[in-house]
Amino acid sequence: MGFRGVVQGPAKENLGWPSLIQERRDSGEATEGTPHGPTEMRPETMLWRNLRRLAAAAAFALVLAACGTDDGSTAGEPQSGVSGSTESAAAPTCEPVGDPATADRRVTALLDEFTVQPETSSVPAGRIEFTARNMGAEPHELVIVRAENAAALPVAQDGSMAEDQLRPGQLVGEIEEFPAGQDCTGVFELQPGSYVLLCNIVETEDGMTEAHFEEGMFTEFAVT
Ligand SMILES: [Cu+2]
Repeated sequence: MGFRGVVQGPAKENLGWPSLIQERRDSGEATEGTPHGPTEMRPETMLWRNLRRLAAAAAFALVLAACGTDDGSTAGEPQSGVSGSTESAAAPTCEPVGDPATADRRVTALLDEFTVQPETSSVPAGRIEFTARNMGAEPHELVIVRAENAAALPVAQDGSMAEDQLRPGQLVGEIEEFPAGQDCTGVFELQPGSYVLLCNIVETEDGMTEAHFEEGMFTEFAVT
């Protein structure tokens, strides 16, 4: 923590463009300890190699851009649509939805087998940050739909809520499946009305299906 350390630090840790050039020159030649060299002449082969790298990087960026546009709902929009929600081989991870800094108020909702328990059953309208707290032994999710109650929701063959039969706009959003023992958050804009909070995971094991919704994993929630 001495004075010298502070002075030396920034000069060596500079990760800017000049230091990259310096690094490559060092690996090619044996000229150590001569900084500030972006204006020095370099062998043409070195220059050519750098140009090729730039070209490759540009091509890669184009490929990424193309991939990102071919189906309108790629990264960054977890709020659009409810995923399959069936059991999956890969372990689920929490993917927070929205920006907590924009929330008007916060509500914690406890998830368990097979219950959804928000700390309050009613909140004023606005941007609500839900903290879903998985108290259970299995992964769960928190889906928010507009409905008078659970009985008013369409049910699929497997006992889950039939997401494809919801009216447009009825599905507000969801915090997707995340592991037991964890918290996961999502910010959703809620207009005044009646809502149902539920988990729509369907597990299949040994030919048996278990829909968390059918098991009673839902609750009514009012926005005033
Ligand atoms: Cu669940």
